[in-house]
Amino acid sequence: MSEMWDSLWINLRLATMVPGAVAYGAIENGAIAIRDGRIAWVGRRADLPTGAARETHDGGGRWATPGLVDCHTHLVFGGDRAQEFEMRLGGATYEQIAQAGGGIRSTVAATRASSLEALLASARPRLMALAREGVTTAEIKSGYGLDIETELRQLRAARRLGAEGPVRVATTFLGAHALPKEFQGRQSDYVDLVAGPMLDAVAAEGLADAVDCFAERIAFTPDETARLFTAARAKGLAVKLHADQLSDQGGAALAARFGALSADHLEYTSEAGAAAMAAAGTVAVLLPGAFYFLRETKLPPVDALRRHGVAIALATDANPGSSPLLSPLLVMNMAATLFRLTPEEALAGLTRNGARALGLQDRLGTLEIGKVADVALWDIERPAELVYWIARNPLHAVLRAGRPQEIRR
Ligand code: DI6
Ligand code: FE
Repeated sequence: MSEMWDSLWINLRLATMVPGAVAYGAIENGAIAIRDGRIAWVGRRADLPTGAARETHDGGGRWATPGLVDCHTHLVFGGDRAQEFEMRLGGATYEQIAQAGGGIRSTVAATRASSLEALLASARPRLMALAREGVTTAEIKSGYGLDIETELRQLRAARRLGAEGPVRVATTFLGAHALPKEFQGRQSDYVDLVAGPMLDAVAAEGLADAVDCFAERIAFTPDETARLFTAARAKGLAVKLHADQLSDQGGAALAARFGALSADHLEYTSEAGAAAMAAAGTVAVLLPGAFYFLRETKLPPVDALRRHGVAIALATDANPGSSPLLSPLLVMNMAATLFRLTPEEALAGLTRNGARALGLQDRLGTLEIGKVADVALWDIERPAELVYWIARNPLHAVLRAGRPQEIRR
């Protein structure tokens, strides 16, 4: 029987990122056939079944990877924190600035003062910066509103950005990011608001694909995190956690206990935390941009994560305070140089495991039959170049659901 495809790409070198004996799941002289936005066939050109395509494209021998998945960003916010950066360079620490009412709270003030249109206008170029380096899916968190109205506005902005293309967007509700100043001294009341009416409003509008919390001594306690996660799970929402970034709060094990999609940061996570994540299938999301920008010295337990078989994802953590970073390619380079990930682990972190950290592994993250045809084409000779170059962007083109995307500057 002969197949009918919407489009066919030939003359590609494929880094399918399907785990197995071959590095990067690589296939030379490859082809991808696309139908209804999905990969209808992928493999060696020589094995292509008989078929016809409405359009045939020559990939020119370029490497094709899955579209990159940036599974942890805070892209929608008002203002910036360049001034705080200067304070930190003058000797103040991130935690000191936060305790003095700056940090996340200063971005909250700027975000509350921003209209939906203003949030869209500032976030759009940031998302395009990711797209220009091959990102086809990004997660965007709220967490700079910390009141119902502004949290909803941030999430609506994130949903809108995803509808505009070229990047699909997964949204995460992060109402438990910091204590807003009007709740000073009443942290428990704020957690009641977040886990109650705020979560209800977010869920009623279908604005969140997951719920996140910043578990840290400058943010929320393990008990408060558990209260929020219990409420989220009761609504059928997935959870993920900012865990063990600045101190060991037992965050990784807590995330695992709630079956979290991911636990993120993890610099201070213990061996036991890694084991608990492995047992629960919770993905470790490493964020070398925040490690770098805060000049951290405590490395995440990469060897323990490997030994226990925890899937490792990477993300930009793009945010104004701890990681003003809009380059997934630089994230991979940092993960290799700072955290000693192999180039293949780094690329898996922004493809297969990034998708898993969002619960989207059945649709995204590898080049396999049945998956959504999100593909990045690169002018490189070998996949390791994506990790090796610093500030060189070899992206040639991206497909979202099989369609070439125009990426505005
Ligand atoms: N950890 C981080 O690194 C970001 N959020 C979080 O919970 C920082 C957010 C910010 O400083 O604005
Ligand atoms: Fe973050």
